[in-house]
Amino acid sequence: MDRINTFRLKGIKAALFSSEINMHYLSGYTGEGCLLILPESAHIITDFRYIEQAERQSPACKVEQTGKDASRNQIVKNLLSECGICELSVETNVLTHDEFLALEKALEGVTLVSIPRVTEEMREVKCEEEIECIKKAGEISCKAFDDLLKYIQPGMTEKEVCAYLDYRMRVYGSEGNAFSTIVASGVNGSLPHAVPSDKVIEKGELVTFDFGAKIGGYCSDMTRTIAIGEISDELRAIYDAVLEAQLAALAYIGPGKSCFEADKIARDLLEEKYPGAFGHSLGHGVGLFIHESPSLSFRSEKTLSKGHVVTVEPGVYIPGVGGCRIEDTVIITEDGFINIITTPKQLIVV
Ligand SMILES: [Mn+2]
Repeated sequence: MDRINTFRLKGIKAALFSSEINMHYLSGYTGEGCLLILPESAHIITDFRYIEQAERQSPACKVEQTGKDASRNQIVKNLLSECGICELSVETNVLTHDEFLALEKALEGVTLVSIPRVTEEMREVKCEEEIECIKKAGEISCKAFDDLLKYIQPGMTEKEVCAYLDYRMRVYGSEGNAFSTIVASGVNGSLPHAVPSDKVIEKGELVTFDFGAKIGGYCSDMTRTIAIGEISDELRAIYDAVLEAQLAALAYIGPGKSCFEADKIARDLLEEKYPGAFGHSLGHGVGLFIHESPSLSFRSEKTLSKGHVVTVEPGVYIPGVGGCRIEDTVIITEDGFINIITTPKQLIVV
């Protein structure tokens, strides 16, 4: 209820959340349905399948069951009219156009407006409990990667090694992948978001793994690029440049530091050696959602502060040659940061 109260203090009278992540964050409930926050009460509206779950996860909320005679929108309408509310804030970035129109029709006389991004801003700064989950998720991903290093052999396909990595994370307690694991070998390495394929991993290639575990709904995010046997000087130079940029950005990062500047430090280094080859931003916030605020980017105007959790992930991508990315997830503390990704960063050769 604390977070719901904090949300109320932002001055929004009535709000309807339908995104899983914001519902989870505000109420603790992780099932389907929606969360209606009113001045004096909060309600989870869902169907028979989730009633008990909602009551367990969210004792501070009243649980309303939909049924034959009571659709979700009808229940919202009744609750609003009970407290005489004629303006409702909704997640216009989540609802489909059809859902919005249906809600508008059901709530005749109520004006629908967009919820300002206050929940997303609340989510930026993590509390101890959230940080514990993210740390555990990071630990699991590092342990699974250690196992992968002992398992991977030239001749295996990207799909095979991806399945093994995902499996090891589950064995160590991950609730599921933070996002679809990326495995990019050889020339596929120039695709920042390559999908694991039937391509066979061969000697002399770099292979990039980008993956994360999930604990309590919270994600970790890490990327390592490894060498399969001996690699060319060209690939080695790419690796060294990315590592240099990653370390330089990490050396800068801390509370009070500019997100724009962190990105610029890595970008300037890579731009000099590989113009145009680092096309994405340096990093992003991590929490219940894998990509959230604040981002470390050339567009960012934010400043890092205690409780922020961000990735630091420069990369170089050269079509026809390959690519490399090295990524850690760091938790900003009062006087620096904790890097939850402990896997070494000097080039690992298997
Ligand atoms: Mn990432």
